[in-house]
Amino acid sequence: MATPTEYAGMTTFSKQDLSPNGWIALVHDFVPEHQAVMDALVASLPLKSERLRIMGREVATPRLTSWHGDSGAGYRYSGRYFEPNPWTAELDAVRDRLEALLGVRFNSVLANYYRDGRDSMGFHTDAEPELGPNSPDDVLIASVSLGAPRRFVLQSKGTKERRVFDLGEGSLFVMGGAVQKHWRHGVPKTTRKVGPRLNLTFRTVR
Ligand SMILES: O=C(O)CCC(=O)C(=O)O
Repeated sequence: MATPTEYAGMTTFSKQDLSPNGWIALVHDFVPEHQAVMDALVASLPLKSERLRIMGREVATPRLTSWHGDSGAGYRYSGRYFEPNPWTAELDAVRDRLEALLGVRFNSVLANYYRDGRDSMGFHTDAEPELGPNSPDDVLIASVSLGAPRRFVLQSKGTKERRVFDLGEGSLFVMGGAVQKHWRHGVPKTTRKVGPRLNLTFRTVR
């Protein structure tokens, strides 16, 4: 079992244990000007619905996405390989803000744009081997949510226990240690009237 990495700035906010061997942290108002940042990103990112292979079937993602990162930070999931698009000024500014708080410089980010309650993210783990070197025992994911809050659900693979968070309005949600090994997460569809939301999950691809 890998020992969870300690990150330099993490004494500035409180982590909550997520058994076994994981932790989560929620920081409100991490991006106070979230609506302006979201509008600039939605206008500039090459967001599109991707075709993925899920359980042998090709399906279009029910949300718009784009993958950005340093050169070489390509990412493989659901039968596809994604070359990174370049960093934009707004993405880089959020990355800098995360580095100041966490002491970690991420090399890639996945943007997911949920236009309304019909857009969603199915339950999954971010446990690809590239998110190593100790994936899935120790993976750090920093998730920044801009715009309207949406329900983000963590579900234990073992006990089926659920933890539910409303993430939006510039919040930061961090998952670390073995969360990706033992818990799935997703953003379910909703019939409630919800506005658009842009989520940015920062990762380190090795
Ligand atoms: O939109 C969210 O809050 C979740 C995004 C997510 O699960 C992912 O990028 O892997």
